[in-house]
Amino acid sequence: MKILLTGFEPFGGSNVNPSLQIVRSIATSPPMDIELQIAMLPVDRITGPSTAVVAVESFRPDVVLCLGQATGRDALSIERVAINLMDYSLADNAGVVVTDEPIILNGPAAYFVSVPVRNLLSAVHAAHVPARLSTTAGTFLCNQVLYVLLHHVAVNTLQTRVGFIHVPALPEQVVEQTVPSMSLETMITGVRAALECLAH
Ligand code: PCA
Repeated sequence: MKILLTGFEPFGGSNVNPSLQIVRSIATSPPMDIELQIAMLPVDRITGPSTAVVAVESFRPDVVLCLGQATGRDALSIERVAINLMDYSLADNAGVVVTDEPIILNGPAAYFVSVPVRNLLSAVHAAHVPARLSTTAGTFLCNQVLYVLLHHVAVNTLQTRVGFIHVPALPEQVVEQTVPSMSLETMITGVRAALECLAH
């Protein structure tokens, strides 16, 4: 089973992004039976999605699982849907704010993810990690990358399945805020459980 696991570079003034730390950690000892490739995606409206598509085209994975940080979430959020809308509430790392624009002109309003979200949820829970299903990946880069990948797979009739998990902030990112957080170790345990679920 070939799995492409992606994380995003830091954004929004933070100098870390747990999604990237999880990806790098899991790459040092991937679960058995998984041929793992990882990629770091820029938080940039142009190169973020294109880096993901190029990685899919060059590796041709059975599954691509993308991770991103969602400050304010209190659990791993297994996303169910991507919508055809960019409406950034903060600037991307190129300093650009996109408002009320479609990701793909005349593209479908939304795509459902193509991984078994209930099975993933059960697998993460079985690893004793808080997780929920989510029906919004937001309207920033994470939703955009998920939409672009699902659209790419659809229009090219690829067999690749596409999923997305948002992760909470790290404790050290929110020390001065009343915002939920989760330790890196717990997030890694949850994402490993999700990968093992996808592989079987
Ligand atoms: N989270 C952002 C983009 C990069 C990331 O890690 C988001 O939720 O859109």
